[in-house]
Amino acid sequence: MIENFFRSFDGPLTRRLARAPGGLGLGQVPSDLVPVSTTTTVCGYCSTGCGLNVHLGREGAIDLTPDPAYPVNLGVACPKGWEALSVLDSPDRGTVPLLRDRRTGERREIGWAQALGTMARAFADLKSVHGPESAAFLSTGQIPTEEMFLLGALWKFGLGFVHADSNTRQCMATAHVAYKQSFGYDAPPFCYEDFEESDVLVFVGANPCIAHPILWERVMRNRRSPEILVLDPRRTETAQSATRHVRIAPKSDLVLLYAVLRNVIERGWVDRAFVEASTSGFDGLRGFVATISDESALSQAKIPAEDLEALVQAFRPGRRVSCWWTMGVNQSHEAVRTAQALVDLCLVTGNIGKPGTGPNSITGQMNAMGSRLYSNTSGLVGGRDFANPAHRQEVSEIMGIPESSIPVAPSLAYDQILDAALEGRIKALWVVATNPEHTWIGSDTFRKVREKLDFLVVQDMYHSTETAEVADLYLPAAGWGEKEGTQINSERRIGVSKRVKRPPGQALPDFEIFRLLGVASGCGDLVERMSSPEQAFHLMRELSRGRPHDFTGIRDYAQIDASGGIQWPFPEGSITDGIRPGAQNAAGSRESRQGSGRRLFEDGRFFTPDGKARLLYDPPRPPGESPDALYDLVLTTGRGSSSQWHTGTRTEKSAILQAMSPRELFLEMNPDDAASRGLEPGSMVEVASRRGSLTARLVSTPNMAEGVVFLPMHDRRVNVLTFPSFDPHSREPSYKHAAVKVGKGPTKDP
Ligand SMILES: Nc1nc2c(c(=O)[nH]1)N[C@H]1C(S)=C(S)[C@@H](COP(=O)(O)OP(=O)(O)OC[C@H]3O[C@@H](n4cnc5c(=O)[nH]c(N)nc54)[C@H](O)[C@@H]3O)O[C@H]1N2
Ligand SMILES: Nc1nc2c(c(=O)[nH]1)N[C@H]1C(S)=C(S)[C@@H](COP(=O)(O)OP(=O)(O)OC[C@H]3O[C@@H](n4cnc5c(=O)[nH]c(N)nc54)[C@H](O)[C@@H]3O)O[C@H]1N2
Ligand code: SF4
Ligand SMILES: [Mo]
Repeated sequence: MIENFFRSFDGPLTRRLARAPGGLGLGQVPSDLVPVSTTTTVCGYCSTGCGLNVHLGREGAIDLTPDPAYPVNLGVACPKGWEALSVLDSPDRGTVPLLRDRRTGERREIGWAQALGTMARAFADLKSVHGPESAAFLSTGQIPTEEMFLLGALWKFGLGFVHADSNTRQCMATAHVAYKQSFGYDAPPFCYEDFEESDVLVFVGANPCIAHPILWERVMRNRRSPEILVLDPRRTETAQSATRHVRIAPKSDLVLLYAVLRNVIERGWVDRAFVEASTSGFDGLRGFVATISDESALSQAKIPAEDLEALVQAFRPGRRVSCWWTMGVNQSHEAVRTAQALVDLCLVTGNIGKPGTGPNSITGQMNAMGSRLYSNTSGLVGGRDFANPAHRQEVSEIMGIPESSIPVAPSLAYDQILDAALEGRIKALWVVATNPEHTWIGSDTFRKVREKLDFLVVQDMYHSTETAEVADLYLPAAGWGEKEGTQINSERRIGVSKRVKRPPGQALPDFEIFRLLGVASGCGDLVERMSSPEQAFHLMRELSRGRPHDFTGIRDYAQIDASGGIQWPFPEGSITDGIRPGAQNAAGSRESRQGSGRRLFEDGRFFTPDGKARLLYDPPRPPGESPDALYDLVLTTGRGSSSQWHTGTRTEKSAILQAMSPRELFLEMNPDDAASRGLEPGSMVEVASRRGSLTARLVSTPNMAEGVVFLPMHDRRVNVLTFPSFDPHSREPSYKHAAVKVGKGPTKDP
């Protein structure tokens, strides 16, 4: 099978290159660097999902440029996209599986057959001795949907384990649960044209200038002179570009949004007809927000009354208002209700299903949307529920698997899996395309988990990640650009990512690794039904039939590619032409037409049993850990720059991205806070929480409110400080609120 994979790599691409015209008149350029053809693909970092043109030479990809015809990015890309190819060549790419010798502790190279045999035996033994709850996988929103789907199906329907989660829990679980409760389905309603069509844009806990720069480009294309309000405790690049920065105290969003709702209702700015026809729970909501006074909201949010008034005025009738949120909302102890306060505001004012409106969650990783629908972790494949017998029957019929092989209960959530591992109930973990040793919240939980585990498998592009380095077994994976599959962006657009380069050494696409493990584990029947990513896609398509995300109208990858991506829903019989920009027109040519992305809920019908959206709310609560006399500051964390990606495993491999990133960890602090502690701007300071400490370079800046400090998440030490608390509905970690103190650091730089 492995040999077949390599042969297939040398097949179609090589043939295409052989047909392509050579001799481009580039003089002395070595022939392997002369582009002979160009193909399209979609970026593998963030959920914006930009289209890229990859220029191919005889050995594969040489270079890339943003795709001017792709309806998402319209010819631009951020630094990570431009540099996407260069991070694939690096000395710490895994080229061969590594097994740790129990006696010496050294890692040694082994072949794939031994690696997968070892893994299959270890999992089979565990299951037979300790049962189906004794192992779990932790995967990712950063691989194609087909790979997530195959992994989840193999793990639960084939190997027969129950527990699995992914880094999507750290990121999008809140939006998933909020939409599901409110709309009856995890269905982000917007398209990117809404950035251009709004009269008012409200960004809450979102810093798109850094985290989604190409979406900010879309905001800049708005011709309606929009009002832009940014709610963020920091004066971020986005806040600086807004018409108003509401510098709220961390985690005061919920009380503030309820006060806005009360004012909007009191002033009669409710869309009565819409509320009556399309929502449930309005009287309860009105009664509840009546108890939230302006005074309590203003004192908790620590903002002037004019900021509250501006927020209320944003929703006055006759204007198109869109609300956009990301991690400042999702990562909170009361995250789901905060997201739903934005949903409530849009519903009550009728700002949904129309151009320039919507309570809109921007996704994080490039395929967190795919993982929400198909990873088979917290929900059953295809946006279904494990607990629903009708759903289990559908999946059993479509996939041709016995119903008894489908678990009846959802998996434990990420934090519960780690707790179970600490208690010794979960004895093995399989970590795929995520780096929890760096990114999991609070203290050194993952390190303690590692010590308890009998068996840790890590499957990553690089053998050098913090988590791969402590694995018992390391599996070298091909990365973006070295394999194919589809991914779903923030506006529900399915895009195709192509194989444009050969993976290093014996590294294999995750899809092939899952298939090989399936064969080694006696699940050949299951994986044979998914012999290629495109075949898995066809099965996913069948699983979408009749669901809100129905994409049965998609024939194949080629159609998606030629259409410039296809947004779900796209049921059988949908026509591509004229619906979306970039569609294949009647003459068969690909052209970019803007302004025709599709949004949901135009008919005011939702996916709940009564077709009405639910207005949901709860009283605000204090965060899990607040400042006190000893730890007197709030620490918030997030993205530091547009050229750094999470734990840096990829972005640190590009010299260009490195040159654009800060060289050391910096702490942002208000100048008065620095002065009152006698701290010199630019000096090294010590930041400590009850869980640990670190040293960082002090950036004294009025962009920070007094009492709040910020650290970018890209340094491993930062999550030693964060406080492990979780939203009760989504179990998403609250990365953005911990109590710390800051003092003078070592006099000499470390
Ligand atoms: N360059 C780059 N881009 C990325 C990523 C990356 O690592 N690097 N990661 C991608 C991923 S996976 C994600 S999830 C997104 C994240 O994208 P964002 O959510 O935009 O990024 P963050 O910096 O995590 O958080 C956004 C803002 O929330 C603010 N915030 C903190 N606490 C609160 C609060 O209580 N209330 C409010 N209103 N705001 C608060 C922070 O100050 C911060 O400015 O970015 C994606 N894009
Ligand atoms: N303090 C703090 N912590 C945070 C956050 C925060 O705001 N503050 N944000 C959280 C959020 S939103 C997120 S999304 C997480 C992200 O957390 P992680 O997922 O842990 O971070 P990444 O660095 O993206 O790790 C992805 C890993 O996958 C590998 N990889 C990339 N592509 C492939 C592939 O195709 N196959 C395989 N097998 N491996 C691949 C990369 O080399 C890398 O090691 O961090 C969370 N942690
Ligand atoms: S904005 Fe996101 S999808 Fe677009 S090029 Fe940058 S990282 Fe890639
Ligand atoms: Mo994320």
